[in-house]
Amino acid sequence: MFGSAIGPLIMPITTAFKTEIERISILDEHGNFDESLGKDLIPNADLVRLYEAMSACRFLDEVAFKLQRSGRMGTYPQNMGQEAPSLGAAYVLTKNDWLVTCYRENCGLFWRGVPMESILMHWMGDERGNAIPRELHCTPIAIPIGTQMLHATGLAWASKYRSEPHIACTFFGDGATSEGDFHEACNFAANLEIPVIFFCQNNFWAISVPGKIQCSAPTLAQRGIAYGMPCIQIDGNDIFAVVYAVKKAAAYTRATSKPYFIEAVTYRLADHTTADDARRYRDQAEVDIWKQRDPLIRTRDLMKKRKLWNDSKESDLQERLGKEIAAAVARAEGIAAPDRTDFFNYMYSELPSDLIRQRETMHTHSLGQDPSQLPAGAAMPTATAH
Ligand SMILES: Cc1ncc(C[n+]2csc(CCOP(=O)(O)OP(=O)(O)O)c2C)c(N)n1
Ligand SMILES: [Mg+2]
Repeated sequence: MFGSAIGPLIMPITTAFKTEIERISILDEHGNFDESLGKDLIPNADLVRLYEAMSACRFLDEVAFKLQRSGRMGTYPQNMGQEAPSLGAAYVLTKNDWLVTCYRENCGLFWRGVPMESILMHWMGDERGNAIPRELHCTPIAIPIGTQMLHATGLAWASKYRSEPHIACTFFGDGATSEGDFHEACNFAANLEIPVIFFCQNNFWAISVPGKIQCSAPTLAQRGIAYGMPCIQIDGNDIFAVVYAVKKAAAYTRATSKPYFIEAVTYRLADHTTADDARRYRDQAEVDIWKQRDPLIRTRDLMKKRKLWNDSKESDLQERLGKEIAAAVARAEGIAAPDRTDFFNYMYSELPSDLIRQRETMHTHSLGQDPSQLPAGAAMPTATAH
């Protein structure tokens, strides 16, 4: 709440504002489990399903990497190491709540029901991969850094305006918190009381830019405090901590119609994308530490401790995933090519005459041909003719 404009003129020095930010860790990489917070948070049957979902995402990541390396896919950003944040959110939120993601949230999107082939097609350059069924309440992958936070704010605002109970949860990286869009979205959501969860995946790197250049404050969570939001920091590789935080955030946001800020501390174990070579800017020793903090390993160890899992279940799972993911790749690669004229068909309600000409001739001025010189349907001249 903004301070009062009317106050005593002379005061001794007092504290204008004081706060602290909770940090939540329930299942750490050493297998320590906090019963007081973690008990009954995730039933055992769900824990197995969540582990299987993380494994599926990891498997797809490895397959997508190979597809890119063998020329069957464009650039791909691996999600490896960051499976838990979006998954925990998708697990907690209702199916009508919006998931407004960037590009490292495959796991949550799959949990919500987005087909794997949609994500594959997106990165293969087929726009039809972005045609996510409306009822899933997910927006397409956002590549421009930060834009999706404004979209989430707008979606949640619309929901509030219509008196619907749905909230939005938007994901973004540490680097995105340096974008103007982030600050505009936070400011707008906080001041207009819009029910959005701002979910930051702090993986310490924005491509090659380290977090310490990105933010001089000790946490990213405190950026939310500047806008008057409750903030929490969690171990983002701990599915229990994620579920705990999203439950808390969703309950608050739904009840108050105000935003909430979660900072999940995590790490991308792979390069930024397949177009990057992270060895050029980060130490292997750092990567090795985070490999031990892998969200899959600690979840699997806990399941084994609880006698929910064993090596034979693991190999069955890997075999099943191999088949399912091969089928998803086949669907993504097997889809019939779109009609070339689609390019022209969906922009204007009435196509301007020059574009009608282009559609008919498939020739453009920018390629050095003048469509007006060619009869419709004429063969395109070869490059050497110009
Ligand atoms: C507006 C905009 N500026 C720059 C880029 C290029 N770019 C792609 S990813 C990235 C870094 C993002 O870092 P972060 O937000 O921490 O997310 P991470 O990739 O680490 O998950 C940048 C600068 C972009 N996609 N969009
Ligand atoms: Mg980052």
